Amino acid sequence: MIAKPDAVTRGLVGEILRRLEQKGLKLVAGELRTIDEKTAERHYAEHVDKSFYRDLVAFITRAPSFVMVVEGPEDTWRIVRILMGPTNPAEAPPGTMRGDFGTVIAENLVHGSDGPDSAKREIDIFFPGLA
Ligand code: 3AN
Repeated sequence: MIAKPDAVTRGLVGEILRRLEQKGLKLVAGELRTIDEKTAERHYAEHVDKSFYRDLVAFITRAPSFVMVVEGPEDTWRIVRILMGPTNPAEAPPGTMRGDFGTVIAENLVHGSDGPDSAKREIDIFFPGLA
C-alpha cells in the first residue's frame, strides 16, 4: 500500500496506519520515499495508454510517499481496498480513507494492490526480496 504525496503532505500517514493497525493488519515494511519517475512508470504500467497517465506519474513523484507492506489473513489486499474505499473520493462512503479525507480523483490519497498478482508485483518494485 502507498500513502501518496497528498496524504503525506496533509499529515495523514499516522491516521492511515492507525486504521490499518486497528483493523488487525500488521505493518511489515514501511518507508518515506520520493518515488522516482522510472519507478512510477513501472508501477503504473497498466495505465500507460490512459489520458491521465502523465498526470498520475507527475503526482506520485511530486513529493514523498509512504510506501508500505501490510500483512494479514488471506486476501489482505481486499481488506486494504475496503478500508481505502472506491477510487473516486467524491463517491467513497464515509468511514473509508478516501471517503473521509478526499474530494477529487486526482488526489485520492492511497494506493492499494488490486489482487494477489499485483500485490506481488508491487512489493517486488518497492521492497525487492521481501515477498
Ligand atoms: P485504484 O487506485 O483504486 O486501484 P486505478 O488503478 O483504476 O484505481 O487507478 C489508478 C490511479 O489513477 C487512481 N488511484 C487515480 O489516482 C488515477 N485515476 C484513475 N482514474 C482516473 C481518472 N478518470 N482521472 C484521473 N485520475 C484517475
